[in-house]
Amino acid sequence: MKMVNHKNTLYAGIACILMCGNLSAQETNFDLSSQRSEKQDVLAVPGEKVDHRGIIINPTPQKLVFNGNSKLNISQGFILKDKQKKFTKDLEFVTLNKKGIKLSIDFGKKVAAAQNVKEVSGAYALTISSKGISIIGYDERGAFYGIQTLRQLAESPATVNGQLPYLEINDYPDLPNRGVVEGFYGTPWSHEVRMSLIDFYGKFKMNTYLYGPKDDPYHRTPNWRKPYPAREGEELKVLVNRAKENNVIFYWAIHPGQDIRWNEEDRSLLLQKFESMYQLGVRGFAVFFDDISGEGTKADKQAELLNYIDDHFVKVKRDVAPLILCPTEYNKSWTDVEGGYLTTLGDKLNEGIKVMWTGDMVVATIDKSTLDFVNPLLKRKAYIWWNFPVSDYVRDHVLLGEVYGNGKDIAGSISGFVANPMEWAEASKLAIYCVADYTWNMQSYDRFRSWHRAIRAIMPENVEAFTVFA
Ligand code: BEU
Repeated sequence: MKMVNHKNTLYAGIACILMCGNLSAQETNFDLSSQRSEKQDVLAVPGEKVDHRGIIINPTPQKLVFNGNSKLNISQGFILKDKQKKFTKDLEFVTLNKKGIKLSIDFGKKVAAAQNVKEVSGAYALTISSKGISIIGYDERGAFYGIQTLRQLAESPATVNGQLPYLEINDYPDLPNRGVVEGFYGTPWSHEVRMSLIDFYGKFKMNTYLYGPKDDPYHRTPNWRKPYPAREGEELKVLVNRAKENNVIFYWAIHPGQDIRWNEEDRSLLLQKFESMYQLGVRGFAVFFDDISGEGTKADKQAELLNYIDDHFVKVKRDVAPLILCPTEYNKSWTDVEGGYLTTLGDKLNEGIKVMWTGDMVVATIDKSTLDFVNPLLKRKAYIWWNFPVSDYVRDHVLLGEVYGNGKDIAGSISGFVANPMEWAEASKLAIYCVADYTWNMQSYDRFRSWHRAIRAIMPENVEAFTVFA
């Protein structure tokens, strides 16, 4: 295995702060006055100031316009017009009443076009006026996201007593694929916490969960060739269903590289494993070749295998999401320029296959120059595997800091962005909330605002204490 570069400045900074934090000022007798003149080079954040009049919506909507100062009183409940009868289970937070305010929900290209809803999955328009509330999604996911926004509006501190301001929201994601890769070393997350996190992704409009915990033996060597035992299989099935309810694509990743033999037998065992996951309901697949050595690292063999899976499984099934590959040389510091490993992948891989990338190093922030380097080699837009807040290389730390450092101008240069979290799932929600915000609306992203909102959303009953701790 290649060495992880631990000299990343971002983490060195956090590590130092946390280690110093172990000792109180009295214990060290440390003179804190010098810190008052400390300076940090933080890039000025472009973008407009957002005034949402105390309304908290995460991720930050692309466009929100208040119509005067009038308000709609929703305290008597709603009469529901769920045009395609899809959303009853998502509306447990509203009171239904035949004499209530009209709440109309619909989706589809035609109705969406009439409301100027952007033609991307997840886009929606939400209007609050004297006529009631209307939610129109570009697709089912878009209408579901409109409902998540309504829930947050109804729960915002500024809308106490059921008074919702007249407004128009026109919203859509900057990136088509946003979410989490459970890809760390250490104890994999429990079933219960995965369920809670899948709800969390749906609530904050993330649409991707890549399942690939390094210490699941059925994901990796030694057992990647075998189907899951019945109980684990059942649990995965339940997770997949929960993901569907939240409009999240559950990707199951296999990690065969450490002992794969490039022959017919292993190829067919791999496809059989994918088939067994398909039977459990999985409709997204990935192959990870990170952190391996030997035969498995060969780019031409990896490309051949991936194309085979694409041609004989993904395209045949027709209801499976595009295949994702995590390459062996997954960051700039480990790769050659033109003509090497990445060039082979870029040249040989089928067009639709996504390729993951962690940046200039294993743990790195992503900017335009990162992508100017890798995209021409891959001949496609990189799919970012972001190694934050993962803490498997600093196990005595809990990474609760802000999400910052990634460019705000990279939406057009990447095909997806997933964060690799900590083994500590609940604590990881802080960063995941902020990643949801960043990947939906990059230009309006504000690291401080997002972080404070995250704290309030995750621990509303103890905001002050959690802020101090984080
Ligand atoms: C984070 O420490 C981390 C780094 C890598 N060695 C592994 N693979 C990728 O980042 C692609 C990852 O599994 C691990 O969590």
